[in-house]
Amino acid sequence: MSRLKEKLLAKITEHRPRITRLTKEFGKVVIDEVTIDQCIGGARDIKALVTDISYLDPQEGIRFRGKNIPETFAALPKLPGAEYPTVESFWYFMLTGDVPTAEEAEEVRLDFKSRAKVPGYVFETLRAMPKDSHPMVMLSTAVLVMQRESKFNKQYHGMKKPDYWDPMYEDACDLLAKLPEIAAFIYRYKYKNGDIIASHPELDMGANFAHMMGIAKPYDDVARMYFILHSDHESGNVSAHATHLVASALSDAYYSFSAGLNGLAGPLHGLANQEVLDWIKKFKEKLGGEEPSKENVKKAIEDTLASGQVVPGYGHAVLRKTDPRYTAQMEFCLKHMPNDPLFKLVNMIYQVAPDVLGQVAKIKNPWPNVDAQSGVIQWYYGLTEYDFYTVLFGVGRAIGVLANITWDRALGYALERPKSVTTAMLEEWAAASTSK
Ligand code: NMX
Ligand code: MLT
Repeated sequence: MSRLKEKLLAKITEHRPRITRLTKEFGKVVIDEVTIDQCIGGARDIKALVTDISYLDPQEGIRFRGKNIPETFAALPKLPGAEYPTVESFWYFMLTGDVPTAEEAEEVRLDFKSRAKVPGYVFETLRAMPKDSHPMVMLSTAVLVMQRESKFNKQYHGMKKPDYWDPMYEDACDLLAKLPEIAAFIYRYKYKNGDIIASHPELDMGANFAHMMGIAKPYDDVARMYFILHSDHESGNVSAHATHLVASALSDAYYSFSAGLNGLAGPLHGLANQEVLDWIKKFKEKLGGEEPSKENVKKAIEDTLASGQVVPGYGHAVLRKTDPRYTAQMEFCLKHMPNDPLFKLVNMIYQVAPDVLGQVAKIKNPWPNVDAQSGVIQWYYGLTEYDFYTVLFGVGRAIGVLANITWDRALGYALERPKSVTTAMLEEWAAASTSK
């Protein structure tokens, strides 16, 4: 057993009695109530999911295992000359809550290396798809077609519930180790005439991804930063929730993560990073050579609102401040590409949009989210095919959701099955509330 798996087992064994005690002794303690608004409005804010892997505070933003973004970047081991930690060290941290030593992170790299070979039929499947399929369809299909590799699925009938986490962990590691090569294949196949660059197994995940994409340094660090920043945003977001929901039926990691990716591909979720670049492109086309200014940015935002569309990259279901993932990427830009015209334009939008959106009463959060800033960095390093951006989000999101479904199995979380009511029932409750 690898040292990571041993540590994980120890953590699971330590954690289980906490869940048993909570359910057995305090199961009926009330922690929330549900309003009609929440029932109709996407279950917003209802406390009904448990995860110890990340927590999202509306004001402060995300904490991974109790650490905010700067603390996470500072704490985890980095390779010589690198600005950002390895994805491997972050995976160890997300699974166990402990910061690995450089040696422990290296063990994860070696473990991933032994799992990274992508079955040939995955590439055949992707080559058989229409070339104009969206890259997210390709990624999700590639993940789903690998379901036949699932160790959980193969072992299910001979296993007891407390052991379910073991093959789930194996599937999670197998899948995560393969994703960078699949993503890079999709990119090079679609946009670089199929000129595929073979994996370099001695590199860490971020550097190997940069290598397979054919993008020079510091894109290795961009990849590390990007995958870590996009990894997890507690459990209620669409991709994490969809993955968890499907896994709760004891579907394996391949089925579950493919479902999560399908949710991530929606324009209100991960696809917003593509939409941001599209919005900017159309905005510049309309300017027809005129320089962007605060005035014409304001007008473009107002036009978007008037047309009934959302302004991509702004707003959030939970956050009520600028997303710290936006800020982390902005800091990267200020250091590496301060004079980039696209970065300057994104900054100008940041100066204008919150005021304009803040005047629309129904919008609860006028501040930028992660997607407002992420495409600019990719564009700067030559990745201008912006319909690929959500694939990058998807590779990063795998880290969080796969760690979560491994823990779901470890703690024996139940089949998810909330109760629905009818409109007539809501009307009855509404009438009863006025007659009091
Ligand atoms: N532009 C225009 N209208 C907006 C925006 C925006 N950026 N944000 C919220 N609204 C509208 C929203 O559509 C809703 O209108 P209606 O009642 O007519 O349906 C109203 O304001 C209330 O929405 P909120 O309660 O503020 O936000 P909600 O929790 O429903 O939605 C988002 C959150 C993220 C879906 C929403 O802010 C949005 O659509 N933003 C733009 C798309 C985006 O950037 N998504 C990426 C989120 C991060 N991620 O990667 O997933
Ligand atoms: C995410 O990273 O999942 C998004 O910010 C959406 C969310 O948290 O609801």
